[in-house]
Amino acid sequence: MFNVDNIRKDFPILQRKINGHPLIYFDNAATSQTPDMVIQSIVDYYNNYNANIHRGVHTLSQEATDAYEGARLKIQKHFNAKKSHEIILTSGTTHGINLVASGFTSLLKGGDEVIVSALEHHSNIVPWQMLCERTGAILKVIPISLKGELIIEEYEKMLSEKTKIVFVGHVSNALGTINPIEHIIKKAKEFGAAILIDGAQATPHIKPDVEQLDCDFYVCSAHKLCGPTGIGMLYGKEEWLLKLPPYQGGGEMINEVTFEKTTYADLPHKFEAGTPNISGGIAFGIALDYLNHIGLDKIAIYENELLNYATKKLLEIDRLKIYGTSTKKTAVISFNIEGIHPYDIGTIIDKLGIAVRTGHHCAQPIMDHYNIPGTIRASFSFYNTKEEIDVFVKAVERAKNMLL
Ligand code: C6P
Repeated sequence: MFNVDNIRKDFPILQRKINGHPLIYFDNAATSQTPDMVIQSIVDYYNNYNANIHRGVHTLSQEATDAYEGARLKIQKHFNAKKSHEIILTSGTTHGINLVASGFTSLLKGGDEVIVSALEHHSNIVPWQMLCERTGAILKVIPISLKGELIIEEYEKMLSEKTKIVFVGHVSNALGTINPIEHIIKKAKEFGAAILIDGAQATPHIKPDVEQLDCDFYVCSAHKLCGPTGIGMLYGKEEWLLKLPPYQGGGEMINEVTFEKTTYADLPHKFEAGTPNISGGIAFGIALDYLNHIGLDKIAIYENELLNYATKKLLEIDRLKIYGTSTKKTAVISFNIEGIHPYDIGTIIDKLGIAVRTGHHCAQPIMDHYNIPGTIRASFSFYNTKEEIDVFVKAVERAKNMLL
């Protein structure tokens, strides 16, 4: 399929030792690691053509502008957006969602309804709650089953002419459940509601085709895609981006400014006020080149192998319970060991060089659903191996024996 040993050589950080042990990085759902070609693209930018973009006639500024706009084209192609100005470069998923939620303020009135799911990350809950507070709109919540899947019949019952926008995650960060977004989008459209998909956790494993999905908005973060932090994208259908007001005012988002009246720039600049994360945008494009060179389809197959292997091995540990047991999952395993706080396991296995996330994973409603304070979350990437999983499972067992 692909040679994992060779792939691992692309990631300098994988050579690191933590507490004297080789790093085993299983916190990929929080942030993926960065291949050397992405790191070098940032070094190259600062060494050779660091300048502000869209502003200067000088060579450096033009080179930087070309590279930044070139990245936008790569992102457009990757997500199959019809037009490059439908790609807004943001600081990440959270920024993209806030931009849309803020823009809907003038489009909603008291009594309108908006729909979220109980599987969401706080970034796809709180901005909408704030929108509801501003407008008097009502927030409805799609419930989830014990397996951690959305109860789609309940969603269908919730939809009505009053529904103005639906916002759901493509993949759950805490459980890994892959949601049936094609169906969710189709149903929202039947009622004329707009739909936003939070793709933060899907995009490292799945290549979404926004044209085919027919969603109105799709958001993601580069740092989960082998890119740097502080950069991401919002895809928005042109008709929606034209309708929404600017999110922030400032340089570069204007057409003309006078004290009487300011007119706004065309898309995408209307939503890109201020100097952006230029090297980050360029590196985002390089990260997509890197992933596409390997192939996201191959990545998904390999990661699924890791998921099945780790699930089987972990379940051999007595008193261990996995949360999120959908058959459609990305390579995320959330679990607890009866009688032990997740934080204690996370702390002990860190001493052995293993990085996992513990806690509520910014998804408290999911923890409430299972009536637990949090979980241990191991999330795998295509540069992880079965040998690392063996070491991890032994470490969890060792931690369990120390703590019980
Ligand atoms: N989840 C995790 O450990 P930002 O921080 O803007 O790049 O992404 C926010 C976000 C939004 N939606 C989903 C589904 C996410 O998973 C995240 C980020 C990380 O699960 C960090 S909290």
